[in-house]
Amino acid sequence: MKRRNFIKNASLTGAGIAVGTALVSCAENTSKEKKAIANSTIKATLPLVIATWHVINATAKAMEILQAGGNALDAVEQGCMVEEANEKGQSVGKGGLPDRDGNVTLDACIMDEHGNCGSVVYLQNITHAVSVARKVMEDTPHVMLAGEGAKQFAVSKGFKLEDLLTEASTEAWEKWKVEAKYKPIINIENHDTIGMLAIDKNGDISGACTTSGLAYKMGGRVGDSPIIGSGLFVDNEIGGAVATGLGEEVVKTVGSFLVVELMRQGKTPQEACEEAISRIVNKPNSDYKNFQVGYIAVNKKGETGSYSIHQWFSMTKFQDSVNEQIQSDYFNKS
Ligand code: SD4
Repeated sequence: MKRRNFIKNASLTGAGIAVGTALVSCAENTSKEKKAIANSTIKATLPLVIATWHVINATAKAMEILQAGGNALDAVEQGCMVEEANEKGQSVGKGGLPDRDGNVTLDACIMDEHGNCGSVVYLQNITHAVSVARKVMEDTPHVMLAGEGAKQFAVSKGFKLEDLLTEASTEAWEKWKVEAKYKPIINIENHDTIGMLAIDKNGDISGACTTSGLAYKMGGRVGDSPIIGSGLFVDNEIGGAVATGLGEEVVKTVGSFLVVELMRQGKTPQEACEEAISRIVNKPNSDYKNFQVGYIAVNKKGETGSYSIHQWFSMTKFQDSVNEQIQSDYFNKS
């Protein structure tokens, strides 16, 4: 996944043309805007799907499902599975970079339009963590399963055990071990968590998030990605949000829930993402120059937004038969 050599990189991989159209009133705009668009409507063409970073194959898969009349939940699960199976992506699923001891541990979650959710943390030896999270949601009375229990549950559901540490990841880990800094260094280039949000033809929203977490993290470390409200949140009345970047900072601000709540209060997805980033960077003594966080969001009208602390975060969006990568605006322009 190269993030620098594209901006609005249209792809022809998706099949079909969008068919559903949502007509939505603009009642919650500011009074000035209200006048200008009084009695008008926003037309959002459905279905649509957005995802963090440059993942046009994943959004294409999700759109294929949506165009065939599939629901948003199936779309986000199968979209995320594309990246989990992609061994070249070193921060999701198979081929993900390991912790400092050489163990690849996955975190994932999923949330549907009814507010149901499922999650797995510190899952080992199973490529499709997002699908295990869905099984937790659908087949257990719980929301979250961790570690060995999550693994045994997955095996009981027919998931295959495999070694997720590829040759390329082993090589990268060996290189890291030469200096082996105790604290994993976060920089703005090593986040590729895939978070995905979709609205299906019925206007229903679901979301999913999957990651191998921070490269060379401490054994046992879990980030924001499997935590409902931090890495992902969906409220079918309002919209959804997902996060990427330094999970500790997202957890501390309950980032995705915050974005959705800000949309509930009338902010656009773009404004809500910007406000959630400002909560992080404006903390006293914030060390934001040394880490990245990015959000993407969609509201019930089908409007979308994305924002990050640093440059080079992007959102992939598939709507109206255009599958494109959109470079995100960002806070740190200095
Ligand atoms: C985490 N948010 O575990 C994830 C990191 C990430 O690509 O975005 N990785 O903190």
